[in-house]
Amino acid sequence: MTVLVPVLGDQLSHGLASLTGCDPADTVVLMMEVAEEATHVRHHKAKIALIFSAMRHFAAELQAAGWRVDYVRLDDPDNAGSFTGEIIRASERHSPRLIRVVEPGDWRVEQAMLDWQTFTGCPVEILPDSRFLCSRDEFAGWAAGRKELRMEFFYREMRRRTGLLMDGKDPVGGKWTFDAENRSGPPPGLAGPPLPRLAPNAMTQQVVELVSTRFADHFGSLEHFNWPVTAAEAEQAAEAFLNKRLPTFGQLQDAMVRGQDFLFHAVLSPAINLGLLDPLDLCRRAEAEYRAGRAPLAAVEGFIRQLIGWREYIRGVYWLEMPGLAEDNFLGATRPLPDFYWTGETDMACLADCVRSTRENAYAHHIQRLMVLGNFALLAGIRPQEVADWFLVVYADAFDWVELPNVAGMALFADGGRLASKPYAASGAYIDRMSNYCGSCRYKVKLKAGPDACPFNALYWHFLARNADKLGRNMRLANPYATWRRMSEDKRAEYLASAEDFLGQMKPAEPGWVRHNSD
Ligand code: FAD
Ligand code: DLZ
Ligand code: SF4
Repeated sequence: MTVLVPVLGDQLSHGLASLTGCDPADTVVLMMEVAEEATHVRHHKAKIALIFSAMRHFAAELQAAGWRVDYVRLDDPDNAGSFTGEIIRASERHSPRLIRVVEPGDWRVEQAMLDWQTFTGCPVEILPDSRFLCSRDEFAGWAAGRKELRMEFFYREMRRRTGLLMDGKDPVGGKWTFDAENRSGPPPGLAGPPLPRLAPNAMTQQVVELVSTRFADHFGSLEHFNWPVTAAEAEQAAEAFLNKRLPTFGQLQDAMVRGQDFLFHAVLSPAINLGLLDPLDLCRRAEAEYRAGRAPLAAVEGFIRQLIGWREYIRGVYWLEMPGLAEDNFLGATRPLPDFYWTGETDMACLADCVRSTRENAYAHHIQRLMVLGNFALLAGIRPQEVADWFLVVYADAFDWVELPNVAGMALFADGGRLASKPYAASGAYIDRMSNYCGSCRYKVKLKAGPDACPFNALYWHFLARNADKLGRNMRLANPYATWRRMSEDKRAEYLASAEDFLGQMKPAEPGWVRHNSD
């Protein structure tokens, strides 16, 4: 009797815990392309193409390595359409003595997995995902008894545990973080080195065709598809980052330039999240660049902090806070998502450019996500669940465990500050400092109110004023609240009216972008 090992679309690692220790002669690996995963929210076309192509390539690699793979394609006429349906069908085909699977990255999928034993009558072993440094239990242990979960302290523990950038017990350079050196705006004419061009092979082209027909009405373009679909391609992308972009990564990490979609970012999150790259290995190689004198400490520390700090911490928070996190709405935001998040049709040059990059590439970099797309949703009071749905649909790297805490916690303060000590709210001045967007915008960033003023400016004060009961005692917002109180009644009224005018003319998105209207 065999062991059935289901491998999900974001578990494409040869060292996966469920495969380790299994005898290929006694094992069937099950991989399933299912409609439910592509349409429970209607993912960006490029994201579906990436996942299906990477799954098909991984299945071929497993077969070449001697594994028996049962691969269910989306267009299989008997496809049951869901993980659970396919597990039931596979159990009937293989009569396994055990189903051995690695925990998923999505609370929704884990709930389904917990029923597999009942549906199949076969024992189900759910293993921890050893691709993360910090297990769910370890994170819960770290968080226990802490009133506030601050990434900075967690990060120090991960540095000590991995020995990354450590001189004995002390951090290299005498400081844990060099973030203060990483906040430059863009010099004129700034452009990043081009990403390596990964020509889609026949397998990817077949998938792209399937997706363009079957998911024709999903958001996003397939024209610019350039994501690594194998570990070898991901390695090419990683090499290009380590050699060409890492040295400048830190300093220009927060910069935004119109039409420059990648700048000095890694653009590795989809490959990392699918399991095609090992984040710890990337960190060790980044450290080696510093030790060899090829990249400055601030850049390397910044990169390592994102991976062993933010990424691990975000995942820990997700499992600690679910399922409540998905419903959190501390600020009581109820406005519907405006249509320009989907169409890109807005006079706000910053938002239009971020939506364009998102549509073309299924990618926008961190500051675009946090300080333009997230910041606007925060200031305008968009309902967190609609914002989270949007982020989950549109990005190639978006899986619930990483998208939701970033959106609900970091961008929207919907968790009431368990993740961030204050909301990341900013007026147009921040965007102007960190980008070249405002020069080409029809709105004037220096104007504070009125039809030609940058909408972020009046919305910023509207946000603070309407949330004063919830945020007014936050020490980190003491200065802006003091400024607000010092303003004349007339000025305050002018800001509030200007923001109301802008909010009043926003058109809500058509229903159907996230879920089929009939669902
Ligand atoms: P770089 O900026 O070059 O960073 C290097 C790596 O660090 C990334 O590849 C990623 O693996 C990791 N990383 C950096 N920041 C974070 C973070 N906050 N959380 C987790 N990992 C991080 N990241 C996702 O992987 N999936 C998401 O769905 C996602 N949604 C986000 C939503 C919002 C509102 C915000 C503010 C951030 C979100 N992020 C998400 C985090 C971050 O924006 C992306 O990881 C990053 O932009 C990916 O591009 P990159 O590989 O070029 O990253
Ligand atoms: C995102 C996604 C999509 C679109 N399709 C599939 C699929 O057909 N089969 C699969 O195994 N995984 C898919 N995924 C990724 C899953 O949604 C992901 O594994 C779970 O959400 C757990 O993180
Ligand atoms: Fe964005 Fe305001 Fe600048 Fe226009 S002026 S690009 S809306 S920040």
